[in-house]
Amino acid sequence: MDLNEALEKVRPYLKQVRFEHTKRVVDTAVKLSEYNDVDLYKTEIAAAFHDLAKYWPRDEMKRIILQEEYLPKDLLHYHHELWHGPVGAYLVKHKYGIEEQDILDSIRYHTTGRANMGRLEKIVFLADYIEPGRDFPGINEVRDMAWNDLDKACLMSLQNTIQFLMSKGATIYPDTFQAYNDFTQKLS
Ligand code: DGI
Ligand code: FE
Ligand code: FE
Ligand code: FE
Repeated sequence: MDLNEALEKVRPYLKQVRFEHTKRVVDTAVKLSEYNDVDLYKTEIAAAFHDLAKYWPRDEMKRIILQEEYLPKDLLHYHHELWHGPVGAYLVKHKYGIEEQDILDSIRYHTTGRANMGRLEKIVFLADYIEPGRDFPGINEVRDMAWNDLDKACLMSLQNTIQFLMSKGATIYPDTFQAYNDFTQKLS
């Protein structure tokens, strides 16, 4: 499968704005991968599919999470916004036959992050956060840092997201804290 095929496969499942976001994530992720000498094919496929399940029916996402023994059931106690990464990874594997574990993990963990992220995971996670259509407080500092230090840029985005979620009184999934702790320890 090449990039255009992947984009044509996801397009019907996304609203137009979400599809435009996806293309910007692909462009951003490709630039980061070129800069960091990461496999471009894997980057394109992972970025193109990262939000595949964004609008998947909620009952079907729940069914997949319950049925797949490797997917943690505690996801169901957290906001349904956290389900589209793990479910997207499942769908990409089973609908489209993508087998590369680092592609699947980049999709699975693109919302929360996790401890010990691989380089492709970091790139998809960051590209999703910094693509040019995004506007969060502090985003330009993260955009600049992405070209200096991937780990530091991931940590900054996690700090911003955790602060944002706490300010709203939202729950925070443990993988997000574990990602934060992991990058903090690695960078100290
Ligand atoms: O799918 P996108 O909008 O492109 O981006 P995303 O997959 O990073 O989802 C972002 C949303 O997920 C945003 O509304 C914040 C939320 N989020 C991220 N981490 C957590 C979280 N929500 C909760 N409750 N807990 C988290 O750890
Ligand atoms: Fe997403
Ligand atoms: Fe994100
Ligand atoms: Fe996204």
